[in-house]
Amino acid sequence: MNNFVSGFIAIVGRPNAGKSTLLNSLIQQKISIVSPKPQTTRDAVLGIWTDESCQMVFVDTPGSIKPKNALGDYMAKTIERAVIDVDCILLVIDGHDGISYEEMELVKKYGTKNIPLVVAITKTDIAQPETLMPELSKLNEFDCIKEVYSISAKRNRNIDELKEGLKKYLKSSEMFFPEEDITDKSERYIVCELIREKILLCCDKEIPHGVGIVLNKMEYDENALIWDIDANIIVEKQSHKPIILGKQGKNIKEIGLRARQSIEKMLDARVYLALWVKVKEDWRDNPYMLNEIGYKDK
Ligand SMILES: Nc1nc2c(ncn2[C@@H]2O[C@H](COP(=O)(O)OP(=O)(O)O)[C@@H](O)[C@H]2O)c(=O)[nH]1
Ligand SMILES: [Mg+2]
Repeated sequence: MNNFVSGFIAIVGRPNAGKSTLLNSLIQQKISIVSPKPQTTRDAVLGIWTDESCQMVFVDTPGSIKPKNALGDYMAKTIERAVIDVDCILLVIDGHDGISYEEMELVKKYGTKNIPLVVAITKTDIAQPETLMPELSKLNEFDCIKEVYSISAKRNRNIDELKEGLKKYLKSSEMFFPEEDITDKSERYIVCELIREKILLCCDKEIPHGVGIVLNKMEYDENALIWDIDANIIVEKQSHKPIILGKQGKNIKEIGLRARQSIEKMLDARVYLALWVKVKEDWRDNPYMLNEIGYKDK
């Protein structure tokens, strides 16, 4: 193939900026989970876009936070690793929230890495143009920023333009992944993530941050044409169990229903989903449990 380019692009930014939504929109598939709560993404998730002229490998990262436990440490290390050896850094800023000191610090941090820095101002669908313009002008003082795109990942606004713009930072090279791949994560991993996403959406406060998912079974029944999935929801405190379950199991039923629908959409098949709540105290500080839940140090 002539002039075929490929490379890695790290997606960074504050928690809740809209990084995972943007990743899904860039590759036109849902592979990274999204919620209104910070710290939704725990692991680096690769999203791969391949067409006749290029292969872009996007690395979605957890938002920058100060680690409070072993899982937090793991998330912080994941971001540091993700920005080594990439061809471009894409800093996502919530345009609806405005550009504060924290965003400026991130620009400075990523602008000095000798890697081209591109900024995407997202959520423009809910930002007021008259407040957005003066905010954007704050970025003018930074020479390290190659380009700024105003986008909406939710409404798919300017996504193709952004993708086209990012192409120029890729290098002439062969594909890194087979062209049919859209992520480095397995279906099993995404199933766990979709369950966790529904817990983030159906439970308040700190509960979801202490939740981990372990798949006990995921098998396709060739006769019944249905996926049989059985998973444990691990919580870190006994008191969290009744909250996940809800009155007369109402909450877990809702989590199960929503998770099943999302999993069916991803697998494009019918799904039977059974969920169990188990208590494992302080699993977020237990290397063995972190490993079992899939947060393996590479
Ligand atoms: N209106 C609007 N909301 C968005 C957009 N992108 C993300 N969001 C919302 O912002 C919240 C955080 O998104 P997420 O992708 O999980 O952010 P992350 O923590 O940076 O990965 C979710 O509630 C999303 O639905 C957008 O373009 N427009
Ligand atoms: Mg995320």
